[in-house]
Amino acid sequence: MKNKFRVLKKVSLLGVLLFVVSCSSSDDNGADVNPNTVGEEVTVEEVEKEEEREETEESMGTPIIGEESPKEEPPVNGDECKAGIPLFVEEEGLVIGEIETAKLSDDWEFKNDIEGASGSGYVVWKGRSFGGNPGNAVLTYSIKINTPGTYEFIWRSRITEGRSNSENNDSWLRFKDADDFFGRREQGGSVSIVYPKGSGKTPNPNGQSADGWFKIYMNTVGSWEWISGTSDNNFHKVFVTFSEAKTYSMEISPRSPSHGLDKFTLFLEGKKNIKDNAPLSEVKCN
Ligand SMILES: [Ca+2]
Repeated sequence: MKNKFRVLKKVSLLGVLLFVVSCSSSDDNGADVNPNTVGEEVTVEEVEKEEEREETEESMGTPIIGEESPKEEPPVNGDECKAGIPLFVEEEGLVIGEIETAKLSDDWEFKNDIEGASGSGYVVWKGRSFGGNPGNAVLTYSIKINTPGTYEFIWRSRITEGRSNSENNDSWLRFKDADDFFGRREQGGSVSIVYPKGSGKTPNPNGQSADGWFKIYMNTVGSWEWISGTSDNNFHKVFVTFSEAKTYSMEISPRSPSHGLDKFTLFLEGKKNIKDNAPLSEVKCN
């Protein structure tokens, strides 16, 4: 039935177009060409195009509307920056973001198999250990600072494998273009400050550190924790100074496999908010 219909349609279209061409052939402007030949060729093409259009519409189910038809894949893992560097916008002295917004490479894996991870899940390194060797498979983030100052850094992480509180419990962190990056410990009225090795500043933390990177650890088994310390056996909180209102870089690189990273925050003194319902910072995709 469809074929018969198409033949009829073809014949009627041919008729109409031949009529139009024969009328216009008396026009002086068409002197350079053979109007009959052109008329036939155009007619066949027109009919074929018409058929193609018909078939496309049948196979698609709905008509195609120009170039604006949605063709993009839905966002992976529920966030939108997988192809680039997520930029978190600081507001009122606070940044809160999901670690899994970063573009993952090498043996970084996105997972959502442990209850309680914020956002769409968490990321975890499943490759080799990078004990004294930071800077591999770097996860990169941008932080747009509107309120300059010294921010405390904490991530929400978890030991995702094993029962030891000193295994699978740390990763590397660096703010390479910040104005200062240091660990701070207050105890009994005294204050200790440490700077990463490679920063040109001393003293340095106990244990491994290199090229401006701090090893950031926690020591709790079996739960997601907002805990970030540096300097082995001498827990120093982690701080970073942003002296200007501009965009800075934050980098994470793997150290211990199976250290799950969920979320992070940067906050000025008095602005800390790590409640589960704390609103996430605005994210822009670079
Ligand atoms: Ca998360």
